Amino acid sequence: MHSLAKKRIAVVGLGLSGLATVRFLLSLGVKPVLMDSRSKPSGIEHIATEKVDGIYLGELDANRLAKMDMIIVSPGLSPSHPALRFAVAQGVELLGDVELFARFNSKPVIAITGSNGKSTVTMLVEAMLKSSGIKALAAGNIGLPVLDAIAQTDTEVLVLELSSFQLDTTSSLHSVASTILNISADHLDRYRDMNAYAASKQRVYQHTQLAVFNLDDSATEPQQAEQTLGIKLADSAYGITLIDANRWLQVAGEPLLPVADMTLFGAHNEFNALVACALALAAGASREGLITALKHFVALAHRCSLVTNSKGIRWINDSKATNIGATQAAIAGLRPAVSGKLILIAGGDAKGADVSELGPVLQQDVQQLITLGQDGPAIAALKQGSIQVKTLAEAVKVAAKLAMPGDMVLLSPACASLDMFKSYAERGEQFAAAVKAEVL
Ligand code: UMA
Ligand code: ADP
Repeated sequence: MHSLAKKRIAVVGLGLSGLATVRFLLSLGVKPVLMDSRSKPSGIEHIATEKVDGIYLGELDANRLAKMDMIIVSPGLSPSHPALRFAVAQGVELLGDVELFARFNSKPVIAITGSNGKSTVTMLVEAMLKSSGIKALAAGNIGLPVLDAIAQTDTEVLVLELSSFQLDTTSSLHSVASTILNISADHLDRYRDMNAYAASKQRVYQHTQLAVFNLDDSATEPQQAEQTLGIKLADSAYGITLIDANRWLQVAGEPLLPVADMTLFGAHNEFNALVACALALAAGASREGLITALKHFVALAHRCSLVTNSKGIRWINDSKATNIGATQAAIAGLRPAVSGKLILIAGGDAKGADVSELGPVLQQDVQQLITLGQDGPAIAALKQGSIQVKTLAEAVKVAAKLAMPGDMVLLSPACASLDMFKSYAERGEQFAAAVKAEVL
């Protein structure tokens, strides 16, 4: 009999991960109590009410929660919610869907976290393993809930993108290899400070056989791990090497392929590629598999994607840059390829971050700044001559007036989208549509 039998279990949060948790528990014969602090959570219509032990919507009832043995909380809800804290203080066990997954999973896991680059590295590792003939599946923060992934029986390796929210409620995840790619300010509306946020990320190394970290970012260095591998572009084992004046990716001390043959571009993506190689090799990938994946990888949407090159002006959608570190990396990666002006569209919900960190890159590399959204004014104040607008369509119109051949217009907001849009994807789609309407 499994360890959940006869336990009173509440699933709190009925989004993607909550619904997957409910399906998983039902498959084990467990009838959970369901709760969500919203009065109309998006997934409610997918639940067969007769199969569960009650659905309670609206403000979380601390007394009801305190009567449970276990609470499985969704990542979007903070464990420090007063009702959850009250239940924990009464001795109720609190965990997330990734912890539940870890307790039931028997397959090798690669675990990936960091403030930026998680999805790119997750998809690259999955592609590298697949090109090596290994049945890999990407899951977690990338979109497929881990408890849905566990049900896919023909998978050989699980490649998990993990957010700090997921790691906060995870303690027994074992991995063959794991990484923190970088740590820069993000989600400071939920964490006390940067140290608390970094400590959450460090949990990924708790039970890992190989911790891959960023030698240029000391906060990623493992405080505990069996074996470690530090990576930076300037290093010799994993790094960039020159062969006949061409830059090559060097992997495990041997040249792998010319950087120019990769579909991804920018220094941050060279780093992402090296980390992905180290992780995939640890899970059994072949060097040929790495090369094939790097040559054919299709960059994910909304991450420095070209919307159009019209009249010598390139319009780039980097809507997924939802924090300062991502926008800094996008500008550093793209600026060398721009002969004219870089026109940046930024702003949105900065999630409590200190936006003044953007100051230096705005001064050095951005010629025209256009801002929008809740924290737009604070960003606009960092650069003289910046233009504040109310909508993304207006931002595109203003940019189209100012842009000349050789210029690049980059949407890289350094902020979450939720003050104006449903998601970063909707923001990116609206940008692309506005650009097409304006210039095509
Ligand atoms: N919510 C409530 N009350 C509740 C439960 C949730 O108001 O009782 C709100 C949350 O505050 C949030 C929204 O509902 O605004 C969704 O939260 P959720 O925990 O139900 O989210 P899921 O639909 O289960 O999706 C989660 C991840 N979302 C979050 O962590 C917020 C998804 O990552 C992930 O793809 C999915 O699980 C599958 O594993 C998305 C994300 O935005 C991409 N992640 C953040 C990020 O990348 O920055 C961490
Ligand atoms: P995440 O899943 O962590 O949000 P993505 O792979 O979706 O990361 O990339 C989001 C944005 O972060 C990209 O548009 C890019 O601007 C930036 N980025 C990607 N990789 C890195 C990196 N290694 N360091 C810093 N920024 C990065």
